[in-house]
Amino acid sequence: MVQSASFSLDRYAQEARTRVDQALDRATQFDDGCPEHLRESIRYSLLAPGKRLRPMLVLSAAEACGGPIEAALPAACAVEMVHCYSLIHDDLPAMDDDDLRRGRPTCHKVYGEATAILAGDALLTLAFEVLARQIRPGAVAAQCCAVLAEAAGASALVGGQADDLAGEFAAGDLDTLTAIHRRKTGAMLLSSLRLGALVAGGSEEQCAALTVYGGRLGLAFQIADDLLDVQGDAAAVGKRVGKDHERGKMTFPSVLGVDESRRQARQLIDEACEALSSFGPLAEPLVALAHYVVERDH
Ligand code: GRG
Repeated sequence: MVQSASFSLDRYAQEARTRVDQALDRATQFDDGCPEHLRESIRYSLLAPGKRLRPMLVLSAAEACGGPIEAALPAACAVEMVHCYSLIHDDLPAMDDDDLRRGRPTCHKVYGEATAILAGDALLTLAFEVLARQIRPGAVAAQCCAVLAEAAGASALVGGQADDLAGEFAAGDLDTLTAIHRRKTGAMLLSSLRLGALVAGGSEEQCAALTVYGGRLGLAFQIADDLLDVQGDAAAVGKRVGKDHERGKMTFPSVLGVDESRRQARQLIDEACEALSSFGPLAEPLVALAHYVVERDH
């Protein structure tokens, strides 16, 4: 896949972030009935400086399929809402018990555990309201709801998290590790691409290519995340590092070593980008995002 010298991921990401953040801001005004403490907690976590990788995947998949960014914005917001709910709940004492997220104290540290649980609940629900109300036609909205529900549900995000928690201290093999991350991390990344293709009316061939890209990207993302836990700088990463090692958790670097993990991540990204060859220049943002995923420092 050839990248044009004129494409700038920084500029693309900046513009996408601005549009997504404005839409997230609008979607969380809650004029009626939402207690102020809950509203603040939701906005504190959702509008915090995350990378917005999943929304960018929605927008760039839609663009790759020839659709306008505007029509993809509700889906971009919905995936970020589900992602943010999962982070809030993952940080709770009953799960990963973290104090720092996106460079700030975690939601439950600031607003208390009960409010953090409710903020996550509200974000998960809001994601589906946004899809149902804002995606047109209604049949596409229904498909989007099904795709996101599957990725967020018991056989994907929630199931992967459950297995991860259950096996945290148990030794396992690479297949087990990969199967956990395919559900816990990969499914939401893949659903972002599928949503982008759906709202843009992408063809079956385009969806199939994006599925190959998303599968490779998801695994590479998780390997990079594990590497950041070993080698990253907490200030840049915005959360505690070294945690996996402290807890004796099985990770890609603990099984494969750092160098081999990095090599495999880069190979996965090459394969991901090859799958996009039929899109031509329209896939430039997806190609650039894939490289960013493994080279990032946070
Ligand atoms: C609570 C159902 C439930 C699931 C939690 C998100 C998650 C599952 C766990 C978080 C722990 C973790 C390190 C997961 C794997 C990678 C991941 C999802 C990292 C966070 O995503 P980023 O790096 O975060 O895109 P930002 O903050 O940039 O959006």
